[in-house]
Amino acid sequence: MPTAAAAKSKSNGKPGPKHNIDAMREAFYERISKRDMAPLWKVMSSVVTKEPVTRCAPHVWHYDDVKALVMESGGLISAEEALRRVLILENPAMRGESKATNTLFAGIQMILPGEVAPAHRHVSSAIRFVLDGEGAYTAVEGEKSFMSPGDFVITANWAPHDHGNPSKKPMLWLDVLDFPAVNFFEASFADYFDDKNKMQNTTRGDGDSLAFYGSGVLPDGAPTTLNRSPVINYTYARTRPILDRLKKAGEIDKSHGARVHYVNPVNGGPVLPTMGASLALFPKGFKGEKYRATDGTIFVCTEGGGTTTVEGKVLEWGVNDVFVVPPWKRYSHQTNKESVLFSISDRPAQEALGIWRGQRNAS
Ligand code: 1HN
Repeated sequence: MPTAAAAKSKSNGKPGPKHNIDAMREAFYERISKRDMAPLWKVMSSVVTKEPVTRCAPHVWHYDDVKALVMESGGLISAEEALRRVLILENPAMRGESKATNTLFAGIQMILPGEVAPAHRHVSSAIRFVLDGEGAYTAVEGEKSFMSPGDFVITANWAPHDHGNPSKKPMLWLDVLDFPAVNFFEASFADYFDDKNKMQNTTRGDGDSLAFYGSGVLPDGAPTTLNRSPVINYTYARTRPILDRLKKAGEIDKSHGARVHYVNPVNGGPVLPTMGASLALFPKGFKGEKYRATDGTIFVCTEGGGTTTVEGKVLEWGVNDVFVVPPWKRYSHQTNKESVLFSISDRPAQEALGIWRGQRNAS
């Protein structure tokens, strides 16, 4: 339809400034496109959104299925050949991208009796959260840490690490890495050590770092300015009883239950600059208040069972199930027995950048 301006200009025979403006704009966009330019005004509201937009879908991976498939992979490839025998937990809305959330990788690793996973290091930080087995170890920065279910182990940026299983049982754990975030910055480096260095020399005893730095005392010369924790393994045996004490003290948050955050014990900061983790206990019959935050979160159930409702979608979970809550989606936890959830997200990275937001009673 001709515009009023166009009609007017037609009437006096001169093309006015608004004559056929749509066609003029399109022609202009085509010309600037040839110079690798584009008009911001066409995309502004979709690049600077009023609220977070996520591709991440809420999802649960049930351990029964996952364990059977991971065990099957043990017959197909050795830990040494694979370097890391890990099945990736791919967010169903982001298949093929090796992501559980937009910034975090999650996978289930298995190491069979007698196997080693050779030493390497990378810029990506990693955490392990032990699901199954007893007595396999991870060696990080010269400390060989033997692991049990519920143990939370960190491998900081550029820390050499290898794994081994001298026990008689397979060990399975959840790996979470920040490499999607590192790759967003296109800042990834890695070193794969040669055969001679498949396993690191150990320079410390098992549990030294937790005893040295996590006991309310510090040895002379302890590092005080690290941007990540000096502790390698936060054991379940130490952390779990604290939740009972919190519950007994009545410290039960209406959304998050009786919860502790894993911290760098020297300065109270997060364990890693890019990832933060928590452990929370929910009493039987807990009906959590809705909450949302900008950090997409990966949860693991270590005890009990329940459901998490994410914007109307109900995720049912039991022991060792892993589930994802996307950024800024309202969620609440419900339990049918006393339950414990481990969780990990990119909250420290967002806080360092000043972009994290959370909302209680989100309605
Ligand atoms: C890695 O180095 C480990 O060291 C586990 O155990 C999972 C996933 C992607 C890239 C590196 C490990 C990994 C990984």
